[in-house]
Amino acid sequence: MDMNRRQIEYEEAIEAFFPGREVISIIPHGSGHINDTFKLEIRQETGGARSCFILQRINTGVFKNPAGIIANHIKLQQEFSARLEDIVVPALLPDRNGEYLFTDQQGGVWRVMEFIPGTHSIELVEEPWQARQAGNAFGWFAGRCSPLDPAEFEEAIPDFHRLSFRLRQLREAVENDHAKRLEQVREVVDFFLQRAGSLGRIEELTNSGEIPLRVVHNDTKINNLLFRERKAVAVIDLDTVGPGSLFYDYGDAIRTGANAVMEDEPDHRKSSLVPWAFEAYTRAYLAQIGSAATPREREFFHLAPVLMTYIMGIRFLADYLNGDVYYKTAYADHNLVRARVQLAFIESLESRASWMQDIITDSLNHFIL
Ligand code: ADP
Ligand code: GN1
Ligand code: MG
Repeated sequence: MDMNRRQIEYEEAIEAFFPGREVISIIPHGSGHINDTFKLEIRQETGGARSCFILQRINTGVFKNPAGIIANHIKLQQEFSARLEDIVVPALLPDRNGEYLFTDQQGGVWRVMEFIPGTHSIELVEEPWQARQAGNAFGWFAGRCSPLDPAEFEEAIPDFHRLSFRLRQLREAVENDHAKRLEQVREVVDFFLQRAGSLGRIEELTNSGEIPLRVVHNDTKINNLLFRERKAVAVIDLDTVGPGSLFYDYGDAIRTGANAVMEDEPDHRKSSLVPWAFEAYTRAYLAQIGSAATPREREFFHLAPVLMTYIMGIRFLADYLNGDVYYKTAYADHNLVRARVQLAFIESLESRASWMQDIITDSLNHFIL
């Protein structure tokens, strides 16, 4: 979806959350693929101080039950705010009726969050401290979520990281060839379908209960962290928080935080595993969650990066074949470029498999069960 094609009417939402307040500025913010995000600056009272907020229009095509994601966010917010910590999750703000969701006359669904000041997100890890900080922050998040009961959280998108579901979607997209793009991407489709059989292990282990269902983030892309100076200080984009596996969070963070290039690098041949970023992230992440991981989880962490890169690759490819109906795209082949980067990253991960496994084992060996 091209954001420019849609006129975004936010006045009504601003009035609902900040009745009568002066709007100093409102500008699109960040580079998420799903929601419409704005940084909003408000003057609290005439001549008074300025405050910034994040205003978001939730993508209800993707999140069919926005009330569910708000309920999850509030649960987390309450749980986390009980402690004073140096990493936070942003708090939601109620509108003039005390509601956390506002629906405008066009059916747009909006929410407001506190703006975490003086921070920025990164799209690419370029220095070891960034990988270390990212691992520490997502590991902190996993640790804080470990006492929570996944049954008490809504599944924001059913079967979100279920491989068999994503493969079915790809196969349907191939069959329908809705956008008539299949011919030009046959070899990419073949690459992904050839690997379909070998990656089902994590789903089997999750289905059988051998790998525990936990409350996890489910979207640990590196730009879903906020950094202040040299520290990761907030975990954001909580829409998908809910039942899942630690492997999803670990794998997706490696996919985006230990790749030499961005997810949509036009020259996909540049996509490869950055060993120092992998090692720094892995050691920091596992240092946070090490003792909470079960023996069975410890055995299979090494499969997570390929699995998650594979899942994202087939999602981008299916969206390309479907005519770009899910992710925001900036140009015609954007989703294909993304899928090719995932393909190249999988090849790179496969070539470093035993080295990665050694780092994981060594990191986990610091924790005696
Ligand atoms: P999407 O689901 O579309 O990815 P996000 O919730 O990740 O939306 O927000 C998009 C971007 O907006 C983030 O990558 C980040 O740069 C910025 N952002 C989101 N929430 C905040 C916040 N509370 N404070 C500061 N920046 C934020
Ligand atoms: C989306 O919302 P954002 O941009 O952080 C997507 C993730 C993908 C990611 C790929 C709800 O994340 O699952 O990994 O794009 N989120 C949803 O960049 O589909
Ligand atoms: Mg995001």
